[in-house]
Amino acid sequence: MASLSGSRPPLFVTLLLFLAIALSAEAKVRRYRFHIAYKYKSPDCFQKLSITVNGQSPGPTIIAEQGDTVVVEVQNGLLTENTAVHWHGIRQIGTPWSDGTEGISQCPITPGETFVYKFVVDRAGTYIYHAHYGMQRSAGLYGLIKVAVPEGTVEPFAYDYDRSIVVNDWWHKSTYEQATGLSSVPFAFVGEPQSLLINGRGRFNCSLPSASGAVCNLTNPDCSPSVFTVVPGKTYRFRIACITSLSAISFGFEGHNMTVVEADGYYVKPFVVDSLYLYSGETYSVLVKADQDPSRNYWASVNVVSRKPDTPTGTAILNYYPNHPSRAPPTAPPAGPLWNDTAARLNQSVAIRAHPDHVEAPPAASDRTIVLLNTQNKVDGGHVRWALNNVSFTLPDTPYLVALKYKLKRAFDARPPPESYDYRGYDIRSAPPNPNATSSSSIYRLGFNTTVDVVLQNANTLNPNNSETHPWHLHGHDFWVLGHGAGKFDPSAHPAGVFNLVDPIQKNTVPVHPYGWTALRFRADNPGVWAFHCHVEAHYFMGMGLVFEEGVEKIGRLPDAIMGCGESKRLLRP
Ligand SMILES: *[C@@H]1O[C@H](CO)[C@@H](O)[C@H](O)[C@H]1NC(C)=O
Ligand SMILES: *[C@@H]1O[C@H](CO)[C@@H](O)[C@H](O)[C@H]1NC(C)=O
Ligand SMILES: *[C@@H]1O[C@H](CO)[C@@H](O)[C@H](O)[C@H]1NC(C)=O
Ligand SMILES: *[C@@H]1O[C@H](CO)[C@@H](O)[C@H](O)[C@H]1NC(C)=O
Ligand SMILES: *[C@@H]1O[C@H](CO)[C@@H](O)[C@H](O)[C@H]1NC(C)=O
Ligand SMILES: *[C@@H]1O[C@H](CO)[C@@H](O)[C@H](O)[C@H]1NC(C)=O
Ligand SMILES: *[C@@H]1O[C@H](CO)[C@@H](O)[C@H](O)[C@H]1NC(C)=O
Ligand SMILES: *[C@@H]1O[C@H](CO)[C@@H](O)[C@H](O)[C@H]1NC(C)=O
Ligand SMILES: *[C@@H]1O[C@H](CO)[C@@H](O)[C@H](O)[C@H]1NC(C)=O
Ligand SMILES: [Cu+2]
Repeated sequence: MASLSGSRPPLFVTLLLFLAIALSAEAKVRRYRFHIAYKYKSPDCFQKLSITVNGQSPGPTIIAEQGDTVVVEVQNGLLTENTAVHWHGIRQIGTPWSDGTEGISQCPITPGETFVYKFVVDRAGTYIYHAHYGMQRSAGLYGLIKVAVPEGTVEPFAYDYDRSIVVNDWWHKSTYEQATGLSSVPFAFVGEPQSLLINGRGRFNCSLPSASGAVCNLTNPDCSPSVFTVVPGKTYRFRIACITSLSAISFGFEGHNMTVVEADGYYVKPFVVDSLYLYSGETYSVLVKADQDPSRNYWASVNVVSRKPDTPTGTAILNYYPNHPSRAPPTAPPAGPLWNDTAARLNQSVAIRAHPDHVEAPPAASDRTIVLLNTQNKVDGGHVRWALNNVSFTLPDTPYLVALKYKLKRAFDARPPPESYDYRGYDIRSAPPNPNATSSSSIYRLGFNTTVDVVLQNANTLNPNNSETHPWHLHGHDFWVLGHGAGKFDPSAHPAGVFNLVDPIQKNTVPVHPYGWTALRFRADNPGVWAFHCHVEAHYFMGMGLVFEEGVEKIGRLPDAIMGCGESKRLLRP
């Protein structure tokens, strides 16, 4: 604008400028075609069948601007497996059938079939897409969605370049083998991941006995490390997404601090860390200044936290231009913070607040509070399952959206699930056998546009002295994070004494820490049927989830493409 302010430009130049601005401000349609297929890949040098999008894992990044419509044609080329793809963090306002949650918003996409997802990306920010069928996310079906602010919008921070990082954990055993173990009596757990991948790249030690007989080749270009090249003196925005199946992680750039500025699409009151904790399903943006000794390269490193690690540090190279990109740093990769420092992780959760200039205050009170005890139980002859208030979630054959809209009565258990449990009497530190826990497909029906509080109370698992971290993800909404605490939630003291109603961050995924509690609030104002579940792939698979319904009567005709399974078969014209 400065160049135009001195002398007046000719009229046609002004008109052209107006036209250009008008065109760029208009929402665009971004079209993608995803061919989903198994391919042999060696992301950590060890060859394995992976689920790919257009031959890649992670799949291509979806790039759009706030307000755009994204259309993704997903073609299932898996030959012998169904699929469905979820757009994580996109609220699907007005398009609840595009949420991609198999059994909830749609029937699975069968082999050979193409399903078209169409939705508006209504908020700028960093988001994810991933499979929402079986354990396919763990097999490699994931990628990023980057939504830019509208042209001319100033963000509350400045940077020179924008880079993306997606972190995943990786096993050498197939997801079939993993799922079978989780469903067996006795229970068989695959164990800690073999590798941590940064942008789909890691490094397994091919000399280990477990690699013998496998194709494991350290010079395979698939597993050359990810490189982030930086120019000394410049500031970088790194968008970091955690899409792990199991692990909570710490992420850092050796010798550099990071200023946290965005979380799940919301601006954060900036805070500085040398290592950032991330939980599956979360995204952050951090600013990093390339202000260290430029004569060498540095590590980007990822470590497992919260579970006793048995996975080597995942690494990438922070390459100071003009050093050679693959020149290894002269140091050992940072080991990260102590894995079992729960207090430090709780501290970070509490530190995340809305940016002062972007506070959207939550409703002052809620209409309903649902308290969810997170435990493990044994169900149906000794199957280990996760449970909420003693109920383990099972997906029905008919998607809830179709069942509720067309009143298909037999499609799921219509009795309401428990709203609470005896939290005064319950000992969260004991390992109860809970032999008679139940499984159910029952759901929580919410009054449209009411305000709902959910309190997640963590507890001991079936193993003595063990409580795990659970990253809880809500579909169809962002929620306000009202508070976190260690130990038991106290309904008579914490809402008045601890809840932050002043500047809580809004998110779509939040952890509940071991033996701790987390409280969140949302407005049930998005007509649809929405999953709320632990984002640990195996935990959701083992029943750690539930479904909310709101305003389903306000939804218009559902697309035929989401039907065809279970009770919904008979709705399709022959
Ligand atoms: C890889 O494993 C072999 C066999 O256990 C061991 O001797 C070697 O030190 C390991 N290499 C690295 C880089 O850890
Ligand atoms: C390992 O991969 C490299 C690069 O693709 C290739 O040249 C080499 O032959 C492979 N080694 C083995 C043992 O397969
Ligand atoms: C990182 O931040 C800490 C405290 O905020 C400071 O002491 C330290 O010098 C910073 N390190 C770098 C490399 O800027
Ligand atoms: C954390 O784990 C280490 C072993 O990895 C152990 O020595 C230490 O006592 C543990 N700390 C706490 C607070 O549990
Ligand atoms: C928690 O954060 C505060 C500052 O916000 C710091 O003083 C304290 O040492 C932190 N505690 C842990 C356990 O990290
Ligand atoms: C769960 O069910 C078991 C077995 O009926 C019972 O002993 C336990 O108290 C229940 N737990 C809760 C939190 O309701
Ligand atoms: C569990 O159920 C069995 C049979 O239904 C019953 O005999 C037993 O008392 C129950 N146990 C608990 C702890 O409720
Ligand atoms: C929901 O309620 C809020 C506050 O009462 C109101 O401002 C808003 O318009 C309502 N939204 C809908 C969709 O009814
Ligand atoms: C559990 O932890 C308590 C103290 O926190 C300890 O006294 C007890 O021995 C532990 N039990 C087991 C089975 O590790
Ligand atoms: Cu979990």
